[in-house]
Amino acid sequence: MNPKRLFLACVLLIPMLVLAETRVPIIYSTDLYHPPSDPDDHFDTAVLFAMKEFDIRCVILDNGLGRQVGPEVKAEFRHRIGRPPLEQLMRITGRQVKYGPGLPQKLSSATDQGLQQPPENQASIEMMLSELRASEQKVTLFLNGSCRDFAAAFNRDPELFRQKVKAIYCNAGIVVEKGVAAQIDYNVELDPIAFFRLFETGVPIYWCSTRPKMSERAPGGPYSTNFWIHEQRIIRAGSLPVQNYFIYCLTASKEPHLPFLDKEQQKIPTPRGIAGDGGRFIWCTAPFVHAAGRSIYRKGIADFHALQPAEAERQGIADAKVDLFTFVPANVKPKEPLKSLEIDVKGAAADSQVKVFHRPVTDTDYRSVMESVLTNLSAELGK
Ligand SMILES: [Ca+2]
Repeated sequence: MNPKRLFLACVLLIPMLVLAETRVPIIYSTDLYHPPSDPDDHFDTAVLFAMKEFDIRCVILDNGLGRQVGPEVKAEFRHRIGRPPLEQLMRITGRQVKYGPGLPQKLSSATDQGLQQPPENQASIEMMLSELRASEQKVTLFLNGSCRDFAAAFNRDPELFRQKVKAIYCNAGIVVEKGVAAQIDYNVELDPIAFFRLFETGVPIYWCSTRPKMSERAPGGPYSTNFWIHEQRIIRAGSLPVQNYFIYCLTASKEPHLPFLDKEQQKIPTPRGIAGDGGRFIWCTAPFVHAAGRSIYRKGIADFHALQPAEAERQGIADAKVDLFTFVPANVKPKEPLKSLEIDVKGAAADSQVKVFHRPVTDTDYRSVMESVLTNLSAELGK
């Protein structure tokens, strides 16, 4: 090969190798609706699509609320499942992703495979299983709604899960440092049997706690992933189609969802005024950063980016890494069936099945850094 050609081959090959190295196969389950139940799922799904290293094998539109059960359900609910926002994100990023609606009814027992549920909802579970079977690499599973579809899929083929699932990121339930916590948060309530089943799978779990108690004023403490955002800032950081994606959600628009992305700049609806500070809570940004293998780096005084270590190196900010959160091993065992788990974070073996999200920084530091990270991810979306 002549030197010119060799040089060209290297230039083309090296970025491909770097990308191949950082590809993270992922199956994502989200209770994304339009109009939204809570727009936080729109922010989370945007983050999934913003991180190019995620090789999105398929998306389960978790139907924890059972809003697409069949013809007997009111039409207004049947249309609510999150197809419009998902297709908008595919348009924005030029990525085509397989997706389908999850099971609409709660599991009836720990080993329930959901086979008696409506035929139109079976395809999603089968899609997930066939993606796992076909994958040469282990696949990350990530959920931020009910645990139903992952639990039902596990029940259909436990051995496949043990062989092919790298870990489950479970954004449901509540973690305390030691003792017993009533685990019932919103996502657990959607399907309690499914949530408790995940802890019996033997599959590694990154358990991302929601919060010990619902309070808009108080962040959830050191085991909770949530943080408060000023959403206008995050939305405006995105390109015009990204801004329109969020505005379509926040206005519960009934216009055709894809042409809406091409609109001129428009007003962002005023967010809720809570504690004198309009905005909302977001939960999954930090778990996504971890699942992607990124870390957080300081680029300016108040400018923080989630980057792959190689990218931080390239940008010359590798030594400005910020250790904002981690996952710590935990002993977790059932306490009261379908009600609580006993948790012990101190003294668990390093290879424990469960690792819990932990942020050893103040609420204020975590909030400010994560808001900046999310703002920069919004800017990255579709670029
Ligand atoms: Ca959710």
